[in-house]
Amino acid sequence: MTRLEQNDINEIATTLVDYDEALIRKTGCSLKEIAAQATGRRISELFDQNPQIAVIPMTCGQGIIEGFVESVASIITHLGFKVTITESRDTGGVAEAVQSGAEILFMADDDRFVAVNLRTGKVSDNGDATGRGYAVALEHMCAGLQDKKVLLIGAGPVGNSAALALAGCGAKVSVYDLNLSSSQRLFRELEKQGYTARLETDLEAALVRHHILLDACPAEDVIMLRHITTDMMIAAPGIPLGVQALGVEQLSERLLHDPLQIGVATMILDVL
Ligand code: 2YG
Repeated sequence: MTRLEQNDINEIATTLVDYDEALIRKTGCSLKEIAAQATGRRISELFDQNPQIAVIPMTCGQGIIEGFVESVASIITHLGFKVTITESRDTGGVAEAVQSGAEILFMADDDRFVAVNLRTGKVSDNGDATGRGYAVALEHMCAGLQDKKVLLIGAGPVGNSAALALAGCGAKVSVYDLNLSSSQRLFRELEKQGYTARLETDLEAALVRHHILLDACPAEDVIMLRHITTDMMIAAPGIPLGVQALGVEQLSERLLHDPLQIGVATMILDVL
């Protein structure tokens, strides 16, 4: 599980308008539209509600990440919802949020980042939400994924969620993970759900054979300039970004990567 650093997120709150414009250029959809599709719910149904939302700083484990709760709150505000950050942290923060009438709580320790709806009991996990959000975005980047080969790199929580969502869009999903048992487990799950999948054990060969990638692995320099072709499309939720810097320039608008935006937007719409 990747742990964000302050410099991964310190620009989020002040660049959300530009971020959304870039997202529309890349996918044809706004952050709100991507997240709504990832939750399978209609926008009209989602945005006529006005729940009280609280974000709670958690000091456990490796503690507070400077700017984390503020970044989460800014994404929720950008989507048009009212949100507060609790004064207190941890248990005190939960008590403060509940006593102030908050219906939806966001909080993250080192292992889980969740949104919970106290009224309905709905819970959204960041890894699962991020995978679904990025799969929807990649489908738009490629103008549909029906019968197209997609290479999923990284069979962790984000990759598992993304793979199932990609298969659900009709993609022929190939799965690679450094850890063979992880990719085998995801491959078997896809097969069990009736999808045709492919298990990749050689990343170099897989990168030559696939031009649509979803990089959900927490490693740098996995996708190098030499792998990048003129028709390559990459959605990369993995942190740090797996595409080599020279490749980022080459890809330009054919690369989608953000540290929190798509995941948080999908989480809030998941639990509304
Ligand atoms: O409240 C705080 O400031 C800290 N307890 C937040 C800690 C978050 C740790 N988790 C991560 O950095 C990532 N798993 C968050 C999601 C990354 C994007 N998929």
